[in-house]
Amino acid sequence: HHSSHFVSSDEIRSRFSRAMSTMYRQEVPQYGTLVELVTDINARTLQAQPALRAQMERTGEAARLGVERHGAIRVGTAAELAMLRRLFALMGMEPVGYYDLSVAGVPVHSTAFRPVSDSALLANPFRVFTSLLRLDLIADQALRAKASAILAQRNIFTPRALELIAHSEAVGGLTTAEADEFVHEALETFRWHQEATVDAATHDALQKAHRLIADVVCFKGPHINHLTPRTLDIDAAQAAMPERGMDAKDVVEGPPRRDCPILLRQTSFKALKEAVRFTDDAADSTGAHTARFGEIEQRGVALTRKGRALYDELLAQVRDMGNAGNAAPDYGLRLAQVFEQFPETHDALRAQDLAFYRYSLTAQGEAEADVALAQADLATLLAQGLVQAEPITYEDFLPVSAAGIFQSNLGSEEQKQYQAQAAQQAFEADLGAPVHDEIALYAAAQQRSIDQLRAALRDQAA
Ligand code: OOG
Ligand code: NI
Repeated sequence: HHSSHFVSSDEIRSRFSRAMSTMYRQEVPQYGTLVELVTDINARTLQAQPALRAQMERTGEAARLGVERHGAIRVGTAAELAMLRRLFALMGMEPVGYYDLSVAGVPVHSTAFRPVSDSALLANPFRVFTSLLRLDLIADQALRAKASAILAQRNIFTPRALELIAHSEAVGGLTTAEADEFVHEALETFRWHQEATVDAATHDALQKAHRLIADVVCFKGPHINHLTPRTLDIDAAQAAMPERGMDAKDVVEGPPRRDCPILLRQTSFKALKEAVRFTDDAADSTGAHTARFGEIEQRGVALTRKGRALYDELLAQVRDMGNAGNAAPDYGLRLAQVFEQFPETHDALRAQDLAFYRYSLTAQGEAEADVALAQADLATLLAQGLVQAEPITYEDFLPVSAAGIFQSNLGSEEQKQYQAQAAQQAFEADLGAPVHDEIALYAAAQQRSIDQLRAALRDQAA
């Protein structure tokens, strides 16, 4: 093979994300309804906000908006996680960030597989939030041993998917026909299976230890549990969900509504109760399992370490104010009040080094570039209208929000306490690679834009 015969990883990711979306629409029809709702709201929002529209067109994000999705899966073993890393690598998706959810009473830790380069993110930012079950957090020894024995029996990948992964690694890529076959085979890992691999009593016992444990251990594979479109107005979408028959979660996770959105806001509709067949079910009877749901998200600017520390501090303040957490009726009010301390404009966020931006020459900047300008600092160039700053979109997740999304789908009775124990090194050993530091990725993206800008100014001045 010559490398030009290979399909790009961007193209494989786009084909895969499209195939996943088609499959999930068939599996969970309400997902289709949610995508239609978000499409309508995005069209209306872009029409009502010409500045937002212009910004999204300049940055190239308008083109990706319609295909932008994230999904989530939960796996049971280190071997499953490590193979997923290799599978996602074929699609240009790398592990970014480490999320310890044990603090929030969920016995998993996680990463997000996603593209990392500027061009790959623009082509299709498909992300999969991937959690590894922590069997060490099951207190009952016998149950823990049983869960691990069940997991050791299963193979979540098709033989052909494994062959194609090894083949691509060996020769450096896949042809277009192989890529189609790979997408088809890889999709099998994420499919829902109505047949559980255990009897009803085992499902019950695992469910009692934690509902999440049952969801991971009792099935053939890590069914995709939600697929999330990106909305430009999450409050409008949240308000419209009941009209379209969706049982929305009470509060939107993340920061409050703002004129210049930061990080990520998310809401979901509750998990569906689905019929499943346990191995000992009579031919005409079924059991039930709830796991799969729908979610929407609104993305804002990525924050620097300083900005993120301020966000975490303010969120903790809000959550400490009432012991009912975000279930309290005045939560929205408290959130809005406390976040008045977070600067409201992009100019202020930039001046205080709280958020990341991509810098480029304006038309005026291109026309007026000279030797003096090539040496001026960024603040001066911005003030003179020669340079523009576009917010860098946050491409990742938030642990407190993720915990809220998990909880809303596990039922309110599920409030287990685990000791906070981040174990990033153990996670990376299981994954077989380190995870990227997401903030370092944003800092590098900002710096690349500044380097390009400086080079352009020097070229023009010369
Ligand atoms: C993942 C929940 C986290 C998000 O968007 O924060 C998540 C799960 O339920 O498996 O998807
Ligand atoms: Ni999600």
